[in-house]
Amino acid sequence: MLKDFERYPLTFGPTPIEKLDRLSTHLGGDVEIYAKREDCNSGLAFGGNKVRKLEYIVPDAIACGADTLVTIGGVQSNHTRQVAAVAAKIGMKCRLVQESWVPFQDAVYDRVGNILLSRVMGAEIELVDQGFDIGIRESWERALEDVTDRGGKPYAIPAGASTHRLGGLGFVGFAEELRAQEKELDFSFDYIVVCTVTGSTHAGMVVGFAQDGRAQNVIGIDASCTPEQTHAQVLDIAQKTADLIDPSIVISAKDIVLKTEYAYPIYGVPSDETNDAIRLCARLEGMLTDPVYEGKSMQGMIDLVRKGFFERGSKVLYAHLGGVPAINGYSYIYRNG
Ligand code: 5PA
Repeated sequence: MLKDFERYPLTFGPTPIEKLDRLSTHLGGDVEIYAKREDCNSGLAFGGNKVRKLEYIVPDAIACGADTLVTIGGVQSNHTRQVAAVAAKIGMKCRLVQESWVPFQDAVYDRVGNILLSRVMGAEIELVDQGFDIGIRESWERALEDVTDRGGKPYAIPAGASTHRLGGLGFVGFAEELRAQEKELDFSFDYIVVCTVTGSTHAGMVVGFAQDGRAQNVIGIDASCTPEQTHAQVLDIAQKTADLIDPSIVISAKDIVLKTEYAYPIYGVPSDETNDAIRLCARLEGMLTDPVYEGKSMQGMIDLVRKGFFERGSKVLYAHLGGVPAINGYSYIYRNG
């Protein structure tokens, strides 16, 4: 599906699939849980889901003659950290706008984790006092102008690389990669669980899995806490990505399955149940998830297993999209484990 699109390799290759035996057994053993480890996909500053997306965006940035990647996220954004790493790797500058998306107070929130890594990698960071919004932001547009005013050539990457024209391609590639791995494994997955916020991870998967009739088996777990906007954005990205690849692929609203009951209390703040899920998975599997994204999708998956949402005997694949560095910004919550 992606042969017409140039890809700049930034990942190690197909990501490993690991069976989560102890978690499956703990949850009653009726469902087999596996994880596909996008969190281990690259040596670029701990990797994660944005690296896969950026592989299809970097060729365009290079072709445009850009010298600075400009993007946006919250203070503990994983996306901005991955863009900073990719900029370093390809020899470009990086300008990051980091907004106060998360109403969370930890003494070192803006000093540790992702933002620390981005600073060490040489990104120029501007902290902006604006709340959460997955849409196009004025602060980001101003940063793009500022780079131009200073004689640079900016390349615009929106939040999560999601509304970028090529932003959905990486996770179409995820579906293709999984199909090849399923042949080797000699079975296929019944469900794929994914955390959804800016939308192109989920959207790319929907387009990729529409090829084998599994679009609605991609179970998005909303972590934005603005689920209507997120659902609409996933649908829009999926439709645009399908048009770009193969206009015969038709995606409609019912193909976007988004579970909205796990994002509380708000974007970026973990509930007690999210923290329980983070600890459970860490203690049974040694697999770490973060309080903003993956902890919420882990909580969602565990709850759906407990509720019997997945039929007995189902094979469920948890897409682990990375994000663990942010846990450092939440040190007080985990001070006793
Ligand atoms: C993010 C996003 P999408 O934004 O593609 O829906 O992916 C959600 C997601 N898991 C899931 C992790 C670890 C993520 O980092 N992160 C954003 C960021 O700024 O880091 C784009 C919001």
